[in-house]
Amino acid sequence: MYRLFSWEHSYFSGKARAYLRYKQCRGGLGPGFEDVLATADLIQGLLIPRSGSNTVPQLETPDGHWVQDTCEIIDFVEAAHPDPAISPPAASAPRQRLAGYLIELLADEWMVVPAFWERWFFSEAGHDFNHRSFNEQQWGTVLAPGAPGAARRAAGAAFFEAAFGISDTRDHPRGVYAGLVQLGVTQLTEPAWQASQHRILQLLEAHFGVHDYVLGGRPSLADFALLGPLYAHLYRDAVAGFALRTYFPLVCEWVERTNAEGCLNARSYNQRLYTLGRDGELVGHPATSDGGEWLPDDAIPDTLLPLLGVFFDEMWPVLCSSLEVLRAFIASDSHELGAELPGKTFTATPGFEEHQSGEGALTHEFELGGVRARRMVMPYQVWMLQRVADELRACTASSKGRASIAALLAPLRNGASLLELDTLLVGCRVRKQGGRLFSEARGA
Ligand SMILES: N[C@@H](CCC(=O)N[C@@H](CS)C(=O)NCC(=O)O)C(=O)O
Repeated sequence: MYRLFSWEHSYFSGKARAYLRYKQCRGGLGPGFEDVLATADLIQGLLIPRSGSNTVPQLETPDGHWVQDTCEIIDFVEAAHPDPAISPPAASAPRQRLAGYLIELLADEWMVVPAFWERWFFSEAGHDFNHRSFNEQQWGTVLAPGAPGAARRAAGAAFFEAAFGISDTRDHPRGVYAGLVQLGVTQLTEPAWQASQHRILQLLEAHFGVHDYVLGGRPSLADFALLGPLYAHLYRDAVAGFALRTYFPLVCEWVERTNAEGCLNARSYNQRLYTLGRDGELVGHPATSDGGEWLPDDAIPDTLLPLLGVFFDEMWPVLCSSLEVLRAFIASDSHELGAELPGKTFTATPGFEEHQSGEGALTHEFELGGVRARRMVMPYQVWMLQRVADELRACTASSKGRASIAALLAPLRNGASLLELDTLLVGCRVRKQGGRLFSEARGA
């Protein structure tokens, strides 16, 4: 069996778990998978020694191979079990395929910021709506898994104080609160990040009113990636979850469908929809939209285009600037070619705090919603861009594919510059080994 080491309240665990459930349910996961709670003991004794990383989720394959990172988990399992595929082929559906990888990048590394903020802002003291106790309880289930309820909650509370200084987050931000500042969330930018999240949720609510999944009636890479922000932080967490259920019911329905839990009345692959035939027999129907398939002829749903617009409007300029900053850092005396680079998403990477905080060499100015502020540069995003570059090359390999992708990107502000991605990556390519990142040796 595969073993997924995960937490229920973890952003990236939600992405990998839903993906594995889908493959398993469709008979596409060979021996199947076991979902294992990644306790502190297992992280110290197994995950870190195997991958060099303490992050969850991580996957152990039936033959003992170890995979860290949701992108690599999906790539590995897709290569081993291609049916049913979660990305359409580059040759026949280049637009749909590329859209999936762009939305994955948006979901993993941009939507993470306001989702992370929601969890920790509403855990601070002094807010009328507050889910600190809920959050202590969910963390406590990892920290003290065998303990009774009150002790689990106390373990969560003690950890929040010891690791994040939760009673003094604004004057002395530590742990996740320092991470939020490093990601560019301050009192000044909070409204802009919230507005970005609302803009995306409104687009998704409109989209899921027409299509059950991102590309039509069947899940794809973008669905599992979007479940990262949408499941643990925006659907499960109490304050954000109340707002999501109240204002975005179609998004909630999609969360349940994509996560394959609590799905609403047959709009999933877990419950059947029948009508009665002429002789009283049961006649099965797909309840999902678009005949349960991706849209034909490589069509990008009209309601999805504005989401790609958000990627190019908001995230793409920050990514382009990150490439420049990383290139300069790699070439500087602060870095030796081939040496380690920071690899984390939520906070500065231990050992790199000086570079990734304040005015450090791995920080830059960014703009969101007309507000300018500073944030850290994350080489992991460059690794994800390399993944997009690989896909882009495959999707534009034929002249037909190139024309089709160019036509998709042309109307999107900043969209056409994606075609220059390989050039933009020169001098700042990174290499991922287990859970650690390194600059590429020259000429590689
Ligand atoms: N890019 C990684 C991100 C994994 C990640 O950051 N996981 C979080 C939980 S959702 C974590 O383990 N954070 C703890 C830490 O970074 O120390 C992936 O896709 O798997």
